[in-house]
Amino acid sequence: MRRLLPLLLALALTHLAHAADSVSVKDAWVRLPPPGAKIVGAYLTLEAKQPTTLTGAKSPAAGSVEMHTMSMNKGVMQMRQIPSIALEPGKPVKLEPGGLHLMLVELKKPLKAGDIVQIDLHLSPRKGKPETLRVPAVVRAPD
Ligand SMILES: [Cu+2]
Repeated sequence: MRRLLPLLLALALTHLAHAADSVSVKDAWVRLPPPGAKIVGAYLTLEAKQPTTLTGAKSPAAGSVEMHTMSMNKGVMQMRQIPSIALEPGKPVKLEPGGLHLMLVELKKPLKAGDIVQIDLHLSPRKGKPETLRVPAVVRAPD
């Protein structure tokens, strides 16, 4: 139980919704990277309270964070970097494996299951000031 408790706390933490004025976020997680990997996908669900643009992200755990889409091109899955993601109220946007996702690039140290990675989302609401939402994402293997 001693060993399990931090993990349970981490899971409870990441299932909570984290909210800024413009957007709330839930179910944030980072794929457990293979040993030595310097780049890894991160996933979460965004729910806008007003029309908002996700203009970028950063993390203290990585050199940079990119926004990617995945699509099939001549039978090959390809990732493409995109500059922003538009969010509308009532239309939650799920960043998930095989689709839209965040990519942590140049990981600063190895990640293990149960670690919490902070991801800062840069949000630009149509009305109001740009804001940054810090989201804790738990490191785990995909379901
Ligand atoms: Cu990617």
